[in-house]
Amino acid sequence: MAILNILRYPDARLHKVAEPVKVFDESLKRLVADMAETMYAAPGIGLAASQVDVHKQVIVVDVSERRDSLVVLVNPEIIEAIGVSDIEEGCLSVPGIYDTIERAERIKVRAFDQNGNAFMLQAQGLLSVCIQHEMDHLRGKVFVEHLSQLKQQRIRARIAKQLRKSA
Ligand code: K1U
Ligand code: ZN
Repeated sequence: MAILNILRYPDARLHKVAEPVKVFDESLKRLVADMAETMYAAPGIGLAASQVDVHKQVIVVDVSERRDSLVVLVNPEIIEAIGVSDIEEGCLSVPGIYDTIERAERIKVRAFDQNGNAFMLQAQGLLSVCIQHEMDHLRGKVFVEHLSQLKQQRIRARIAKQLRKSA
């Protein structure tokens, strides 16, 4: 297994749209294992393949306190979305920035695991918000891009300042 490099906003590669997985082979299993290791090491509660510059529809999520409940979603599709949730979000690609986005409170997701088995998942609360956040990454959207232009300008200015400091 390996810890992968996580792209940082505003890297243009975060805007690529991920392709559906067509072949469930050993390289997919390796990608999932590497993504899980990267997410746990970060630490984070989710990671999309787009964030590690692999533009395939693959997500890993673990919102459990014990960090022992990994959920792998390949080619995920939301087939039902109910209610409104406003849980604060963070992003491993935009470290240090937290904000609230309006998301569905409960979702029903159809997906495949890394072995190609189809399954259905009902999610609510943090799991629901995290899956929606990761699915945005697969569409090339970073959570800060839901915020107002003013907030986005401030975030970009803050990141530019941090980069100047660390140079
Ligand atoms: O996609 C990502 O960048 C991962 C992101 C997922 C996420 C967090 C919160 C709401 C929605 C989606 C993170 O994991 S940020 C880090 C984080 O939230 C966390 C880290 C350690 C312990 C608990 C939370
Ligand atoms: Zn993110």
